[in-house]
Amino acid sequence: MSDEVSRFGTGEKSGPQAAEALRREANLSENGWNREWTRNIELGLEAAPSIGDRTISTFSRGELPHFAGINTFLKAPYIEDVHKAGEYDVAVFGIPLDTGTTYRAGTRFGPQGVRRISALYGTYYFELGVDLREQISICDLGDVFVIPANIEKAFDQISRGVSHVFKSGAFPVMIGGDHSIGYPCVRGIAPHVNGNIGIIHVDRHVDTQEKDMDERMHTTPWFHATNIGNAPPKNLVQFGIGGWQVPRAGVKICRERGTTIMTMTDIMDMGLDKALDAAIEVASDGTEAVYLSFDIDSIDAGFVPGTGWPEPGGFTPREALHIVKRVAQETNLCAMELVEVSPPYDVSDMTSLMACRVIVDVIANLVDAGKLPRKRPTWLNSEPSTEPWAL
Ligand SMILES: [Mn+2]
Repeated sequence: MSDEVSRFGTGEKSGPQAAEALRREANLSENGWNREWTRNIELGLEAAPSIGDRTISTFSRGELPHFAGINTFLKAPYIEDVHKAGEYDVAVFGIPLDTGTTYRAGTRFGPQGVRRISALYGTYYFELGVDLREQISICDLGDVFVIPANIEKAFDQISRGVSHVFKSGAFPVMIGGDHSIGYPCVRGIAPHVNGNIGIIHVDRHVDTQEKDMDERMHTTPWFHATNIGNAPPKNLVQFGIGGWQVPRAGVKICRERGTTIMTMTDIMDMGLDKALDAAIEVASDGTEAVYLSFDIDSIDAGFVPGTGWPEPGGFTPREALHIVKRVAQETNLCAMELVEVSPPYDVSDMTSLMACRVIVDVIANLVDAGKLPRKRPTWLNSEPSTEPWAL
């Protein structure tokens, strides 16, 4: 062996996941990237002659530089014409409603906060060997026009928007907004599912009161969602609950309706995976589709200061990512919402970044599991007899 060759390692002592990730990367295409830089030059002019890398354009277009440009989610194309949502595998959109907030407001800036920090990321996820740019198509539809002075009118707008995207066949990702949007989101989806929907609700709070301060605030979505015929409470799992803001009015409803609750202590004592086994089983039992509602405040307040109602004692970021990994891999996930990011209370965008990670990890795990791109599901009904917002 020459001295020149012996300077290189063998990689044999890499961990098993790393070894697999290295192998997978070699099999990823570069077609998407080639399309992107060709387009960038077409639209943004060839670079100055002194630039050696001829994939660079004069005006920033697409992913690079990460600090430049106009931020959509992951710099995905902004699709102004929402009729085109169904042309994409994933449709991300914002629901900037914080009228349902009962303590700190500011989640109306959640979608913009998550979009801004999403610019940090490219489309490639090393551990899974997934490159979203190469394997699926994502668009950003912008935001639903919410009515900040009237929560019920805002709900009607949200259900109508969610219904439109859901029936298009794209996988909808909703960025809140406070947790009150959980109800109108499920109301927009339910008429389009032939069969029942299970809900995995990751949160510190139960959010099952009928009303809070006389309105359907962010403490109430699951009372109303589980009144929908095909979203029964027996398939609602509430994961990570605990602390000093689980109101007794909500607990009474959980008891009466028999929702499934895992406290943080239950999850610690059982072990995260055993608790997840049970959660996935309950949400999937007899249902056609599972909806993921991820409240960022389920993560310990020390990691996510920018939220409407922080609660110490929650998940670590690693645990949160493990939860969404298993939910994406093992359930028939039909849509997700990420709620309660309040950028005005955030520090260094860390809460928005965590939210962004939850979303991109769900998408990447769906790709890894072969669930995206998805074929049109047999249970998807695009022509419901009921207007979803009239439920
Ligand atoms: Mn919460």
